[in-house]
Amino acid sequence: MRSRRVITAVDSHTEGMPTRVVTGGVGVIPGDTMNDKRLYFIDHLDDIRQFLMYEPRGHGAMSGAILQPSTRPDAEWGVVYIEVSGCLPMCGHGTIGLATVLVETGMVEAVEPVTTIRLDTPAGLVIASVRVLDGHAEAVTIENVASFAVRLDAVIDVPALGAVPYSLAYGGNFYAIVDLDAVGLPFDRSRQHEITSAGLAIMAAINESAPPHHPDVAGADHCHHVEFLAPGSTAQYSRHAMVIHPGWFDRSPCGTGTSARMAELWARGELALHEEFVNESFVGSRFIGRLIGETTVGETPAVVPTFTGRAWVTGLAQYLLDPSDPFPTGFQF
Ligand code: PYC
Repeated sequence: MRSRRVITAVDSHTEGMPTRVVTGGVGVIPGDTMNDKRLYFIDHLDDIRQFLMYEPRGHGAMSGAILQPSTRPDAEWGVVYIEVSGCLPMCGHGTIGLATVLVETGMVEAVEPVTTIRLDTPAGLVIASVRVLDGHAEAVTIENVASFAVRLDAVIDVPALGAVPYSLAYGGNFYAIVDLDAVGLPFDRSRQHEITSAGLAIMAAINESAPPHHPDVAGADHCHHVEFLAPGSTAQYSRHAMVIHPGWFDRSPCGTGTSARMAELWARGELALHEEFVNESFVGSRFIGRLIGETTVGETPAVVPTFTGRAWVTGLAQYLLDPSDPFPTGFQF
């Protein structure tokens, strides 16, 4: 056996969605802040993301989290998120997976009944509260970055779809929130290709004519997520199909999408602080959300969201690169 790269990882899934937690082999990514590290990684180390996320080591909906030393005094660990789509500022299911792995492997000492882990993410400080029973991580509640509605009840002209009503909100990434009915499609996985095409067309139209910008997070300047709401979704219980660039569905209920949706509902006056919000994914798994405070981002009124979900460790791995491998950065199919 020969290898010119060895990357160690603990694989997990959060409510159905994978998180490959990279524990070794990448080293310390240059950068003074975690977002600087993310931007450096995008410019100089993207081959590592492709190697771990694309086929044959990953797949079309692969996701991961690279552990880093924290760059801030108030956090224990830092994280750079990797996905088939690129490097997100924040990833909710990935943070639940990461916190679970940190406790289950003993990288963070398990304290019962709750182990608190403060994480330095590219989008800001995120706090994971891991419910621990008999040494086992049972569930994780994430206190996310400040989330806000950018626009409510806007309309975008989308080629082949026409005028599509949508709202846009931030929850660590920007989300277009659209009723599935508005694009004439059912909440049905057998129609996933049409739902994906509609989502990608909506993203492209928003990014061309009205891209969002986060005032404090460099590089958070586009919409790569469309949260299609199933008919009957309410401010207490929502089901959705989450289309993500370049064309896959979140299998989890999407933590940053849950945060964005709660921020949108709060901005409408439909969700109050401390009320429970149940968000269900396209595969039927759930996060329980709650808003716990109000704040501002720049001049914009914002909320502090939490969401709770579960993750499971699925494997321990060492990913190798044989020098003769014809696909050193994998491929997308
Ligand atoms: O849980 O925030 C999330 C997420 C983003 C993309 C996939 N999952």
